[in-house]
This record gives sequence, structure tokens and C-alpha cells, in this order.
Amino acid sequence: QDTFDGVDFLDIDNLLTDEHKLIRTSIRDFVKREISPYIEDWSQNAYFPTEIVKKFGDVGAFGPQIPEQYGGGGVDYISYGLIMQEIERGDSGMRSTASVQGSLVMYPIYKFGSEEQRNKYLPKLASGEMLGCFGLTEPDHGSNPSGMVTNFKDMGDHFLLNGAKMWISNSPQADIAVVWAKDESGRIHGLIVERGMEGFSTPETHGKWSLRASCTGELVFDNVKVPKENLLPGKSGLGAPLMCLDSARFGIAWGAIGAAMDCYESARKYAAERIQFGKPIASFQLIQKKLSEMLTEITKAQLLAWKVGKMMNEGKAKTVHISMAKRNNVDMALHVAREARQIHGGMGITGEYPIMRHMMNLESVITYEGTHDIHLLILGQEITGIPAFV
Ligand code: TGC
Ligand code: FAD
Repeated sequence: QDTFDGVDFLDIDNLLTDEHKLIRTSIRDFVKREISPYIEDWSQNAYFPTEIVKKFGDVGAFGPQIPEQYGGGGVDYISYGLIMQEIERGDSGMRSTASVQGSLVMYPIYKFGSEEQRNKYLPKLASGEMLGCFGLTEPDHGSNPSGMVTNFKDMGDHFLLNGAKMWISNSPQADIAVVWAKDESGRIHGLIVERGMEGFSTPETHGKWSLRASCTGELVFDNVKVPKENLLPGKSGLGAPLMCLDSARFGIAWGAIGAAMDCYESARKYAAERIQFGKPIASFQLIQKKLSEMLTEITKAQLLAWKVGKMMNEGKAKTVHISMAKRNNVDMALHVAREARQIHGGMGITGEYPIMRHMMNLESVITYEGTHDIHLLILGQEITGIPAFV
């Protein structure tokens, strides 16, 4: 029985509005009903539950920050963060599905798309009638997307797209892909590629030990004819996909707190119930140290996420602020998961508890949307004025 009621040591709820709390409750109930009872099976069986897409749409998890006029929720960034937190308390892979759809597919179409593109795609993406994916990473260009080789040529009445993307969340099930590719002058643009276009395929990536309930795959473009009206006209250059990443990375900073909360709660309960040497293990100082540090780190991460959320709402958050929050909070969650695993002893490696699943998931989360070290270097560049990437 899930009686989770939040981890809130410093009365951070006091910083939230009634609307924030209402949204959090509705997603928390949804996760309890639609994800938590099944996630262990889905993950163990590497199964992506396609029916969750429509359900996410119904509960408002897709594009909550996009204006209502286009089917989005029209809510602020703290609400968006709380939605990601609650979904990731269920599972990081489920949060991936939602954050890719909202921040990496709906956001670029809303921000850089034409009015026709917005009206054509956004309401269907918001409702879960359509699933999307975001293709930036390539086999030879992960941390350095500016080196991408996927390209398109102007053929007069259409574009001809060639290349391949790798590690793309949602790709095997996606109806559309927002793809970043270079034009003949080497300038990066976003194109909307639809399933069914000749020469476009989405082979699934098998054998992952992480994010097993999320489907991941490639995007392969073999002379795909893309209609000219599918180019996102509003912005070109690497800055366009990097703006989308700002939004998604912000959601991950909140999502990671959810995964950490789930591990902490499980460890706290287990420690109270597990008897060794005639006493609950919670009575031992080393276990108390672990629990105290977990709670402290979760609390610090909550304050960081909340403050960056306020700055997002005010239009003041910069990439560096988001980098600090994503990097710190994911690392924090991974550390909490590892400590919680220790507290559960041998039981910590089984599917009876969520720990090992969160821990393995977080190994992807600390890598995607900019690796742990890339975010460090983004901060290093801000501090010193010197980019250390090259
Ligand atoms: P750099 O020279 O710094 O920038 C290139 C151009 O972009 C501009 N720019 C921005 N514009 C708007 N918003 C931002 N946040 C911007 N950041 C940079 C910049 O001004 C410049 O403009 P211009 O006009 O001068 O050309 O770029 P760089 O090539 O040196 O790269 C910097 C670096 C390494 C930080 C960047 O490439 C990076 O962040 N790499 C990490 C790659 C990454 O995060 N990939 C994620 C793929 S998507 C994903 O993982 C989804 S998983 C989702 C899930 O399942 O949940
Ligand atoms: P690399 O860039 O090869 O990095 C390898 C190592 O080298 C890392 O430790 C990195 O920090 C380090 N490194 C690289 N450059 C430097 C440097 N200059 N200085 C110091 N260290 C450096 N991408 C998408 O476009 N869309 C998606 O939906 C998507 N979903 C994903 C889902 C999963 C499950 C995973 C695992 C990845 C996903 N990605 C997606 C790709 C993800 O963004 C990349 O894996 C990530 O950006 C890192 O790229 P890479 O794996 O090629 O690692």
C-alpha cells in the first residue's frame, strides 16, 4: 500500500501555490494507479506500455507548459517540474516519455514552428493521440552535436534527408520525429519527419540494463523526401536544439528528486522493519547517517529546483543555472539510490523494492541531456570564460 505523502523536511510546500499542490496530487494519484503497480514487470520485461501514451495525454502530462490554445496545460515551470518529479518517482523511463514529448517535441514545434505546424501537431501530441521523439545525437556525435553529419539537400519542391540518429527515446513507437540536420551550407535546422515517409526507419535498441520500460532506438534516413513545409522556420543553428534541452534538463532536475524520494522512503521504511542483532537496523548509527544525509541532499536539491523554477517563470534562468540543477540533482539521486541499496541489504537487488531499477535508470539520466562532466564544463566556462570542450 503506497501511503506516500511527500518528502518535505523544510516545509518547501510553503513555497508552492494551491495550484501547484493540486497538480502534484493529481499526478501522484495517477502514478499510484497507472504506473507503480505495473512498473516492475514492465521494466523486468523491457516492455514499453503503449497504452500509457493516451493516459499521459488525459492526465495533462504532455506539454503542461505549452499554452492551452494548442492543447497544452498553460501552467508554470514549477508545475511542470512537479509533474516530472511525480512521474519519475514512478520511473525515470516513464518520465523520459513525458519529457521528450513535452520539452523536446512540443516545445520546438511551439517555439520554432509555423502556425500551421502548431495547429497540425500540438493538440494531437498533447492528447497522446500522437507520440514524438527528438533526434539530435548521432553514432559519432553525442556530447558534440555541432559535428553532426545528418544533412538535407534542397531538391526544389522537397528536401532530401540522409543520415542516422542514435539513442533516441520513444523512436520505435513515435509517429513523428523532430530531427536536427545540416543544410548544404552546414547550418543546423529542425525538420518534422513523419512515420511512413519512404526511406525512414526506426530500429529499436535492445539489451539495455537501464530505462527498460522506455523504448529507445535509432532514426535512419535513406533519401527521405521531406516536404518543405516540415522545416521549422523560426530558428536555425545549434542554439535551437540547445533551447529545447534547457527545458528538458530543467524537468530532469525535478524528476531526479522523485526517484531519490522513492529510494529514501523505501529505505526509511525498510530500516524501521528489518531486525538484525535484535534491533531494527534503523537504530544503528551508520544507518541513521545514511538516512540523514539522504534527507539533507534531497532537501538541498528541492530548494535548487524550486529556485531555478522561479527563474524559469521569470525568464531569468540561463543554461548554466539549469546545468547546475540537472547535474547536482541527478548525481544526488544516484547517490541516494546507492545508499538505499546498501540499507536494503540483499533485498535491494530484487524487484521487490524499486531501488535497483531507479539506480540503473539513473545511469542513463546522468548521461543523457548532457553528461555529468559536460554540465561541469558548462559551469567551468561560465566561471572562467574559457570553454574546455575542445
Ligand atoms: P556553443 O558554441 O556553446 O553554442 C552553439 C550556438 O548555440 C548558442 N547557444 C544557445 N542558444 C540558445 N539557448 C541555449 N541554451 C544555448 N546554448 C548555446 C550559442 O550562442 C551558439 O550560437 P552561435 O550563434 O554563436 O552559433 O556550442 P558547442 O558546440 O561549443 O557545444 C557546447 C556544448 C558542449 C555545451 C553543447 O554541445 C552540449 O550541451 N552538448 C551536450 C549534448 C546533449 O546534451 N545532448 C542531448 C541530446 S537529447 C537527449 O539526450 C534526450 S534524452 C531525453 C529523455 O529520454 O528524457
Ligand atoms: P560521448 O559524447 O561519447 O561521451 C563519452 C564520455 O566522454 C562521457 O563521459 C563524456 O562526459 C566524456 N566527454 C565527451 N566530451 C568531453 C569533453 N570535451 N571533455 C571531457 N569529457 C568529455 N539523444 C537524443 O538526441 N535524443 C534522445 O531522445 C536521447 N535519448 C537517450 C536515451 C538513452 C537511454 C540514452 C542512454 C541516451 C539518449 N540520448 C538521446 C543520447 C544522449 O544525449 C547521449 O548519450 C549523451 O549526450 C552523451 O553522448 P555519447 O553517449 O555519445 O557519449
